[in-house]
Amino acid sequence: MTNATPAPQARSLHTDLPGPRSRDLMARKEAAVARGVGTTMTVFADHADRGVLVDVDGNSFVDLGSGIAVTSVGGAAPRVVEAVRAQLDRFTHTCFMVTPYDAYVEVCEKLNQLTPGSFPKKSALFTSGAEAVENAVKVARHHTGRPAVVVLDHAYHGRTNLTMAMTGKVVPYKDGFGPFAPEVYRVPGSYPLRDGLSGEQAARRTVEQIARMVGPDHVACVVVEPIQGEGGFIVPADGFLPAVVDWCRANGIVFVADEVQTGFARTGAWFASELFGIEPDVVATAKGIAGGLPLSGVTGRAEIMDSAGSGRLGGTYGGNPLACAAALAAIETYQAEGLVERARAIEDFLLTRLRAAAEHDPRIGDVRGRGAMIAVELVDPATGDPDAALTNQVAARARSQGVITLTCGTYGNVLRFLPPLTISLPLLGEGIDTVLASLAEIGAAA
Ligand code: PLZ
Repeated sequence: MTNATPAPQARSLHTDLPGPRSRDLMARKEAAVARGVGTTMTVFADHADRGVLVDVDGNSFVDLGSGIAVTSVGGAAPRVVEAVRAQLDRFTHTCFMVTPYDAYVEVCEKLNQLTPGSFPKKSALFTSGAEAVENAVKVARHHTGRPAVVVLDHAYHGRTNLTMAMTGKVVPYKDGFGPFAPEVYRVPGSYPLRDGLSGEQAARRTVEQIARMVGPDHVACVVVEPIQGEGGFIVPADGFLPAVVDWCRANGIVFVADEVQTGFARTGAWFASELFGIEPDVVATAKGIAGGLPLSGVTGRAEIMDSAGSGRLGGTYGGNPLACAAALAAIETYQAEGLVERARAIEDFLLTRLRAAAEHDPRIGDVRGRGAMIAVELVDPATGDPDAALTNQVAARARSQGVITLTCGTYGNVLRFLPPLTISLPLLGEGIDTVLASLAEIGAAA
């Protein structure tokens, strides 16, 4: 199997950044695209393959972002490309709700098998992560007959009206876009670096707040990212998630895992829930599911998923046949290329380098994450306060040297690393060393 455009797996810059073609395109973008749609990079993409993305001026970047944890199998994974091509020759769309097709059913079968929990499961397919979360809430409400949705501090669940309500951070996600959907309640979760609580203590605080402020009988679902993504790659303390799941179960509340960012091998397991020993009642998936094609899924206990009768769930494009073909090929790629294990190798590699750097740089306040979802939190060494300005400077410098580097965090002070799982370790090393050198240089300049 070969790639249409296999790219040399190396970083190489031939022009100033952005180069002339990207500059022209950016001028057109500014004239034609709504300002609210920002871009992290100032260069335009030409092609991508495994660990690199090549821009329209021929500059080759190390990809430490995977288009926000999407192209885990690579930006043009051969199996995905071939499967989509083959499907294109058959049909592009029928609408599954009008004339069904096999690939949709097969993706649901795979989701039912791969997601945690040995109980009978069913799935439904949608297009974006936000839509998956919305539909998880729909089935939880329908099944329980209760209205309230509980989410955590630092949560990110999307940009639709309901998922904006569920997302914690106002700027930029919710700024000026309200009013938001009612019956969404926010409670503290577990953020070991900043709350200093054990998993058990944090869980007690979480469930007590739900019990006091909302009332368990009122709650349809608690929706949790097992490792919080946009909020800062926050890994909850051991024991937090199992205690919350147990409490939900005891109170007839549906526990929904938003695995949109953590799913599909990203964290060194098929789903991050496995790392914490939990079996969610419902799992929302997207991003890594289909090698870059827009697809999302909701998978859960059969009795919850079947609560709503025929016609209650759907959408014109949900489970588009090209996206389903891509998903089946992506799942085959994860399995054939051992990408769950690769994510663990990436974890070891990144944690070793980042911890070594943290030992002699007190501005690295925390190194955390699982699999190929790893982050450092940058702080003022004197106070421990988040240092967003430094974080942005480091990311900008690394980008200017040919490394796609993303930030995140409620306080904007987290550098996050989400490489494709198919990146080579030498190239990953070059990328991470460039980021660390950028941090060191900024210190030297100060
Ligand atoms: N749930 C946990 O991470 C998307 C957001 C990018 P959509 N994260 C990237 C941005 O700034 O818009 C995400 C997520 C979790 C839900 C979503 C939403 O997924 O496919 O972007 O709708």
